[in-house]
Amino acid sequence: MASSQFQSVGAIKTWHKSGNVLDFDCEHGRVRVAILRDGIMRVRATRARDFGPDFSYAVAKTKWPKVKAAIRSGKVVTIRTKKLLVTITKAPLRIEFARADGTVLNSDERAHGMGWEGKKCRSYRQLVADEMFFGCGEKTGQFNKRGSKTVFWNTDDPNHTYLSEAIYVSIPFLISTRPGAHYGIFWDNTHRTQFNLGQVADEKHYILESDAGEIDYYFFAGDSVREVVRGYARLTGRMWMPPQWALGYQQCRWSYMSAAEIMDVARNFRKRKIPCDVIYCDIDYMDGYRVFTWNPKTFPKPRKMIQDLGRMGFKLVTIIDPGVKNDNKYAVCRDGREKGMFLKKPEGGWFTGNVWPGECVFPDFTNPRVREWWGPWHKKLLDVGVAGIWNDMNEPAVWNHPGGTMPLDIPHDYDGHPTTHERTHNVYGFNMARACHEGLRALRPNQRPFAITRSAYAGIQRYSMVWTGDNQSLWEQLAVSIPECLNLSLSGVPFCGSDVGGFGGNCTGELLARWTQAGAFFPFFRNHTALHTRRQEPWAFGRKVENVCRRYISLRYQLLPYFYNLFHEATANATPIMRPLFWEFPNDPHGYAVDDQFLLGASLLVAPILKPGARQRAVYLPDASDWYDYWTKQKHTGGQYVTAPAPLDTLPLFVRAGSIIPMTKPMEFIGRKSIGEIILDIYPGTKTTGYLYEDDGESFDYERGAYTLTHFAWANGKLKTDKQKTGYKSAVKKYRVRDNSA
Ligand code: MIG
Repeated sequence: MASSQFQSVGAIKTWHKSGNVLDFDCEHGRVRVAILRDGIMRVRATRARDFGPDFSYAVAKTKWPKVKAAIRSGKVVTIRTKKLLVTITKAPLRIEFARADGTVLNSDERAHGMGWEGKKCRSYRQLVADEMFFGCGEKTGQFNKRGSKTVFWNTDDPNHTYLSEAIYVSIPFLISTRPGAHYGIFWDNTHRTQFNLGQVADEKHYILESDAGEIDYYFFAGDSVREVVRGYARLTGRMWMPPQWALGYQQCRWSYMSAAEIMDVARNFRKRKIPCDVIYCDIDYMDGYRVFTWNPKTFPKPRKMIQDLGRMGFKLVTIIDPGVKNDNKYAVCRDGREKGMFLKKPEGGWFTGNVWPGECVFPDFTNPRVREWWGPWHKKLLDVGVAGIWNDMNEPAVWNHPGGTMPLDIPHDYDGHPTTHERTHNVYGFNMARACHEGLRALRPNQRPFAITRSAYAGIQRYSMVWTGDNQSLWEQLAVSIPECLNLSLSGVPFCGSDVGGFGGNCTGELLARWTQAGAFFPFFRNHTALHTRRQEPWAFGRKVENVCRRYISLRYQLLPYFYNLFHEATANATPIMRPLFWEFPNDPHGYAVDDQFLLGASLLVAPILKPGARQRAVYLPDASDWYDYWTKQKHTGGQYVTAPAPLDTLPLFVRAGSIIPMTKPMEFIGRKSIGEIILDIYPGTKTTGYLYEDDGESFDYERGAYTLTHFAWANGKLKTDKQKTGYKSAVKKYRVRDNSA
């Protein structure tokens, strides 16, 4: 694979250390290894005389307390911490990462190591026989990425398939796992990047490369995938608690064309007693697609509409695109031009491109001054009562330029490191979402923002949740949403989900029923569909499908206390909300191959129906636990496949023995009313425990300790409760116990 022009970094000429940073001056470049934590190392390499400024959008933590490390030099240089033994050979320089006990995790490939080819930088790494790959952010291909090639270049592709190498999000974070050895590599380069994860003839190496820039990667060692993911979250940051209503069911369509239509949809939900918290305004609410405006004819009184919705228990979320109509009579455009907020062409003059409003100018979101200017425009929407912002088209999509985005030579600020779109493309959407988040926080300091984004880069969890863009109303796309969201969840973004029912194409009743059943267990639960497609609201396909949708949307609300626990875990420890089987059962080898089931938290095993006409399916029950069928309460032993019945109104669902699931009575929306009674759904095992997290659901007071954690244990038919944290005055007056072992 290595072409003759590839130039490896070569042999070490001299080296020195200062503190926990080792600098190697090599034949063809410089290498710097920094010890950040016992299990986290950073490696940088450049061909230039010196490293560029140390700046990254992804990285949230730049200061690390000094770690105890033994650094020795002899024939090789070694670094020893409590978790890692790093061995650096001198001629040529190659780096090997081993666990403290000597087990090799990963190393530079002997023949090539890291180096350059033209402007590209590249790392050839050793691949071992039983190694599996996960992570890599939002990707539609196979669950285990071994043997695949994937590209990080944010792309708006409404026709994307299982084979698409690049879609909307770039998170170049790779997780490797094999029995007894786990590591992660975060390749922090915002240029177009490609991971070739073993699509090579010898199958003994894999290749990480970027089109330009420095090599800059972080190596995470861990005793488990959990520890690797936590290390990554330490570096790139964790999500905030969203407003609690964002856990509810959400209804969207491109577009509800008028306030009257929105109100009609809202009334239908209440009339039909289908729970729902959020309705969306897609692009047609705007005046000629001008962001931060309303169409005066079709949405004449947005404040009144939102008040009416509020009285019925609904929130409204509006879409915002980055393209600003190039129209000097329009305030956002005029103000932005006056203040120099938009991107310019290299030769001067505004850069313009076509999107929905026609000819547009585009804010340079990589400029902090521009982000501070963009944020306050949201006031116009918040003032009339809008509850959250949906950031779309921020790859950015630009229709009239090659590649569907802006030309690569457009200059950007990159937070004071002037560069071109080549380097900023993958962080354009990230910085739009960030401007939105920071704007919302500045406008309502103690209210949790709700921001959605389509495009993103590593670290996006600090600013926004991610939805997976334009899928299609196809069974195969329902199926792919599981591995896609599992890998995204493992990549630091626990709050994610796909358009329920599918966006492009026409849904069918059966597909909507099955997709709503599955979607009810995804962190983000929103039904959405494209312009000109068939109606896709839960009632669009007749009584039978409507009943199925109602049943599962309602179950979602009954599980709200359990879901909220999981959001708390995600906020506290970067723990995925939907989890692959191997997250909970790493010693069960079969779980690594299962991509058509997932765990919701530690206790619920969800096995969606992914085929038309299917009325039963095989479900793999992980080993080391017994499982209860949620519907029949029948108990099965783990480590086997069972056949689960699945008539149209049944989604196979299993509960891990030993779980206490906090639930609540059915409700129509989350709203402000606190929950007075918690149902503890008990599935006895050898040890039976559960817990409940509570806070006010809307402010940041939980950050200052205003939350309550109550632990439950069940033994001999008796419940023990233990209040571990009591910072929030719980509204719960009563626990109602439901013992399912009977
Ligand atoms: O060019 O706003 O992914 O959810 O409905 C299409 C219209 C633009 C793409 C989004 C989709 C949204 C649509 N948008």
